[in-house]
Amino acid sequence: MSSHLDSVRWSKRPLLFPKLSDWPFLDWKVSDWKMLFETFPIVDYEFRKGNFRCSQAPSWERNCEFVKMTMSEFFNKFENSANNDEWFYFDYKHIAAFRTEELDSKLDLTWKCVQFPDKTAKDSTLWMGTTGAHTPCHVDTYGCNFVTQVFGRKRWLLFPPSETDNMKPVRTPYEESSIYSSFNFFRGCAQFPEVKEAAVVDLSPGDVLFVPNGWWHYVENLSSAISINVWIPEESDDMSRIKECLVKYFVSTTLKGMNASEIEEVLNPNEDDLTSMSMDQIVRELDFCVEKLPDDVPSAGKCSDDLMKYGIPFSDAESIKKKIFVDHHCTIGDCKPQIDSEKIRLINAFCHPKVIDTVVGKYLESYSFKNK
Ligand SMILES: O=C(O)CCC(=O)C(=O)O
Ligand SMILES: [Fe+2]
Repeated sequence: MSSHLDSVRWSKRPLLFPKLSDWPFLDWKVSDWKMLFETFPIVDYEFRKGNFRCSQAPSWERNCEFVKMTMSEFFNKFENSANNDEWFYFDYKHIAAFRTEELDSKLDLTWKCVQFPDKTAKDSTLWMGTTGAHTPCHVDTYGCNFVTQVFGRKRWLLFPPSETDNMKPVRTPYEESSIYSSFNFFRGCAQFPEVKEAAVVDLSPGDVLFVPNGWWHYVENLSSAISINVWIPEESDDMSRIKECLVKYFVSTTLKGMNASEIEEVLNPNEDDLTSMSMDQIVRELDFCVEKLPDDVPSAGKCSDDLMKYGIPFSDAESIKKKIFVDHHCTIGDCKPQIDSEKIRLINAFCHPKVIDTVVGKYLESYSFKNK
């Protein structure tokens, strides 16, 4: 069945479709969510936790505490979110990893509203957090993204790929497929002097947001909130995989000369196995990705002009800053700039997206020469 939404995935700008989703659980109350998750095995789940103090360092995982609690304990905090002086985030959870029969029958969802009826809960990712829970500003290197707001309100700050240099991109903490910005946008405290344009969009239940590949995003809960997203692979992923391999190669080489505390500073906690990966392994992976590269650059589809009415308005950075600032008792001591070590600054210079673009070009040139 074709629809005017067939070509959304080709849009180069973020699009917002208010109240597009018709998932049956969109009008659930906290008590319904609580009941669903209370059926979960009584085990402790891990939650990222933070406070409301101001800091120039983003809430990267290594800057956060992790606490364990049951879903019942979490939903008690979720229910009384406005009074908490800390936030808790059950974030980036692939639903496939913790499905139960109960969850499958209740969270019976598909992405047919955006023309991906075959994508279901098992392909999707869940984010549940209390007020203030947030994800530092980053770019996802693979795919494009559809997000449905399921419960509560969530704020997305979006910056175009053309702002990449101005976002001060870093690869530490290193995480495959995420490029972070050095700026901490929490509660609007960040100074981002060179950024020229940005958009802010607040999602409510039923809203569907499309985020094209390469767009920077900072995401914060304005209330206790639940959202579900799905990443759709793209043709550009083949090239992104090669770039990710080059970054991995560089980072893992530099790790060899570091002590344990320096390594901890470089790697995101989920990337520990990079320390045991051999250079040969990474080079084999790189070769595999290069071999897979199609001979011709695939031509991208075109987004229908009718969809432009769903585009999100962009503003200059100054008005965005005013809009997102929330007075939240900055503690002067916490606001010190983050000072990175020489080694960290070197990794980030070598792994800057512009440098990697040049390296990938040179590497592919030498590769075709070798294979002539
Ligand atoms: O909702 C969030 O906290 C972050 C979501 C995100 O980064 C994404 O969907 O790519
Ligand atoms: Fe993301």
